[in-house]
This record gives sequence, structure tokens and C-alpha cells, in this order.
Amino acid sequence: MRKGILLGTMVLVMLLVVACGGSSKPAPVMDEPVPAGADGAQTVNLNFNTTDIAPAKVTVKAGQKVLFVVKNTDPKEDHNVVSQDLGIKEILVVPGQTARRLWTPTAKPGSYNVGCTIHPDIRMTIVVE
Ligand SMILES: [Cu+2]
Repeated sequence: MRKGILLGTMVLVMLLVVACGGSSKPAPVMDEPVPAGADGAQTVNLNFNTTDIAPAKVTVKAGQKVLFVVKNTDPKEDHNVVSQDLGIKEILVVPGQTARRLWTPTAKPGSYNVGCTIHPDIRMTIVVE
């Protein structure tokens, strides 16, 4: 009898683990709020569609905080903004999403090629002054 209860409990625990341990990611926030600390930041709007990112070029100032507002108007595909040279970690946007992220350019002045790693043809330029 005891073994039966123990076995039943083990089966129940295993079922719970299987049910809850799936690979489901948390749902993205579709319209991210402005992050704390955005006061005084330069707002840079970037818009993805199916084939490109607009604008093709933005200018920022070294050491001055930037608030990226990245929109994905592509109805089907995810896009991201990544630049190792500029220290921009992946800003991923799913279809219909608007992401808002702070970033402070610390790279030396120059022209940097930035783009989507999911679609290597989608590129733009960030100029650091
Ligand atoms: Cu993309």
C-alpha cells in the first residue's frame, strides 16, 4: 500500500515536471516601456520592415546616452539590432513589437555598420561623433 502511494506520488511529480518544464519562452512585451534612466537621452527611432531598416544612417555623440526605439513592422519575421563594435547587445523585436533600450556610445568617433544578424542584408550606419 505504501509503495503504491509512493509510486503514485512519483508519477504525479514526473507529470508536473513534464507539464511545466517545457521550452516555452516568456511572452515578449509588445510595447516596452521607457527604461529608467532615459532622462536626457537622445531618442533614436529605428524601424524594421520586411526588407530594410530605416533610417539608413543616424548620428550619435560619444558618451551621450541614447534611447533606441526599435519597431518591427514586418508582419512575419523577427529582426534584431546588433553591433559588437559599438557594444550594442542584441535588441530583438518580434513582429509588431516596439523595444526601448538605453545605450551609451563609448566607441571612438567614426562610422559603424550595424545590422540584423537574422537578415545579413539588412544594414544601416551609426555615426559616432
Ligand atoms: Cu532582420
